[in-house]
Amino acid sequence: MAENATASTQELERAALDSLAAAKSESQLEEWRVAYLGRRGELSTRLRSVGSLPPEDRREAGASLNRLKISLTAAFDQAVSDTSKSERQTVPSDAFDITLPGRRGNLGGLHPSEMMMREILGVFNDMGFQTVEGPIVELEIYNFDMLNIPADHPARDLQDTLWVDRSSKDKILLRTQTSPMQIRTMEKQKPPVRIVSPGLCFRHEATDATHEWQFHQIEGLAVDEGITMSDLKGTLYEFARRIFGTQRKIRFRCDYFPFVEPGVDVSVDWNGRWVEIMGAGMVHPKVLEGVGYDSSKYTGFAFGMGPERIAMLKYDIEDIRHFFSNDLRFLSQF
Ligand code: YSA
Repeated sequence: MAENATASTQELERAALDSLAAAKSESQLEEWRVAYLGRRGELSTRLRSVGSLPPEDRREAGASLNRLKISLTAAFDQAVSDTSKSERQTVPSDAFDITLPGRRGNLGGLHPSEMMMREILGVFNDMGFQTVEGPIVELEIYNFDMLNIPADHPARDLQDTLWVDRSSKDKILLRTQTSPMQIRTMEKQKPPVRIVSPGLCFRHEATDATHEWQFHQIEGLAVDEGITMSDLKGTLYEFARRIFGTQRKIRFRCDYFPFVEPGVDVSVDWNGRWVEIMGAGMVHPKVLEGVGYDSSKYTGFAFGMGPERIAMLKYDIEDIRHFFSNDLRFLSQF
């Protein structure tokens, strides 16, 4: 019985190797693999039937089938490697024209908001401001209360808020401004402070050519002994000169923000009309006291600007909604 099994294993080997030698393409090889080495192939079927042989024959039959499996697997791997080599070699030598110019890959590029932010941050970094980043999902206390905007303050209406969780004790929102980073920085750091903080902000806005519901801001804060309004104006004029050149008209006007006193808004001339690019002012003593700074010793200025608005003025983009509409005809111009 054992001799019969050995003879039939040898026959199987011969048949398998003959048919492997006849397989010339990858698809024929795959057919061969399924027929001989597959789960329902010849070898597996025979291995499964070893259990039905007389006990004295099982060991030898099982061992010789396993040896065959190893040698057929090796023969198959070799055949696959030979076939792919010869298939590669059969590509006609004139199939490629190596003198043709290559096709450029699509590398993508920086988003115009990101480009503008990097340029603005670079200007402030040169003036000694350090870049810091903070959370987009923010606590109400940082976005409003510690900026001297308590609940029910009418100034909250100017920044219609998208809430994440209003039921928790520490209410959570999508930040409406980057100003919370003033508080987070001052809580951690003693004066002197000079930071700029970029990032996304969200407001429940009725959108138009200069308002989006999602936009970026860059916050700035400088606190030290002896900082005055003229430092604020000097810094922001220098910023405007570096971004827009010396010929562009800039306007400072009184404005109200609860966390500054006095407050200003800064506008830039755009084809004969003023477009507001930022709010700014001298940090309110209450804000300084709230983070434990001595407001009789330290003063500071702060500002919050919109990089998309600045890019609109710099590159003559007529509608802010282009920035987030993901239209490549717009994005690929930068
Ligand atoms: C004021 C005083 C400070 O000491 C510090 C910061 C500020 C700015 C204040 N946090 C603020 O958010 N003021 S703001 O509502 O007037 O927005 C500032 C700038 O963000 C705007 O000038 C504009 O450039 C941009 N911005 C505001 N809402 C926007 C927007 N950009 C696009 N879409 C909107 N909906």
